[in-house]
Amino acid sequence: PTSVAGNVVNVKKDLGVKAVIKGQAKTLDELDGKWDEFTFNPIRESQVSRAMTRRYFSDLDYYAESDIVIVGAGSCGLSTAYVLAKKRPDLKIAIVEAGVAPGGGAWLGGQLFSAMVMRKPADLFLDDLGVPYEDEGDYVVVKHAALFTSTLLSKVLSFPNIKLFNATTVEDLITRPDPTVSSPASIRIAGVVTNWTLVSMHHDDQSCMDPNTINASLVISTTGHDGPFGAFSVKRLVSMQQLEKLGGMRGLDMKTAEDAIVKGTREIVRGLVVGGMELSEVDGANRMGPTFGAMVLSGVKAAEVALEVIDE
Ligand code: AHZ
Repeated sequence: PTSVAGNVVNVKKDLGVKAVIKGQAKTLDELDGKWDEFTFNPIRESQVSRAMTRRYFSDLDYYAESDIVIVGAGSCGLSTAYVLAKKRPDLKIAIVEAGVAPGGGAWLGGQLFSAMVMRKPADLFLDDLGVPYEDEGDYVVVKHAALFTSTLLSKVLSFPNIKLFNATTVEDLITRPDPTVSSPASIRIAGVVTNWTLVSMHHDDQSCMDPNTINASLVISTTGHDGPFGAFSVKRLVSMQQLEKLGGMRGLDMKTAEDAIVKGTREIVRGLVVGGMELSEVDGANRMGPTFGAMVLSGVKAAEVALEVIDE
């Protein structure tokens, strides 16, 4: 910190205090009509690098021991994070999202259409979040899925006890023998193994690029249904012989699928709660297509289950 502060002073000396004063207006309106004399405050490139990297590495250090890791920042993972952080500001929550852009499949309602449909009672979640909608009786419609996802993201990212590590993939799960079960093969999940997503995508053509880790009391996996990245944790449970096989997601049936996902949201093995469409792969549940009520209420239930496990 001393050397960083020292550099700030040097930069100001190099560029002159005048420039600092010129760049400052008290309100945005005060900039109006003053573009000829306008200038930004001074900067040196290293300040930008340090401003980013110091915070990132301090976050990596701080969240290396987390209370809860949420894998996947789609509609279910973000809903889980929102409820957990709001209820429990004392918990340290890391979200690991493989994509550069968090939000999963919730930027559009279905196909390439804008509106997002949620069946009641998921409107209660929208009320809590402050997202407006049209009431159509048994269901509500948000005018653009991006309004839902951006509002949820902005709330989640504002909580001081949440860190989102995006462009980062969970490549494996940390395991420990489960002391509560007599079978030596039984394990509990004790955290996640991570790597930059771009590195994860190149394990086939580069020699060993070892990962990083986050220890956690509980992992909540919401990685969506099977696909290039989806259903990650439950597929790993099969290869670790903790689940015999996956049920495999079934065809579309909106009416039954949503209830099944919310009701089925649970701790699958000790230390691992699964929610959202990842669960359909475990239970052989139907998909629901473009209706998102089950994703947010599965998130609400995942948060409730997580707190029961954490407070045990
Ligand atoms: O990038 C993935 C996405 O943002 C992320 N993810 C997947 N594997 C990961 C890994 N490490 C880190 N190994 C990973 N991140 O998980 C997120 C999943 O979001 P999603 O929107 O795909 O899943 P969801 O369960 O939150 O929502 C599902 C929405 C669907 S699918 C569907 C249907 O097919 O019928 N209907 C609905 C409502």
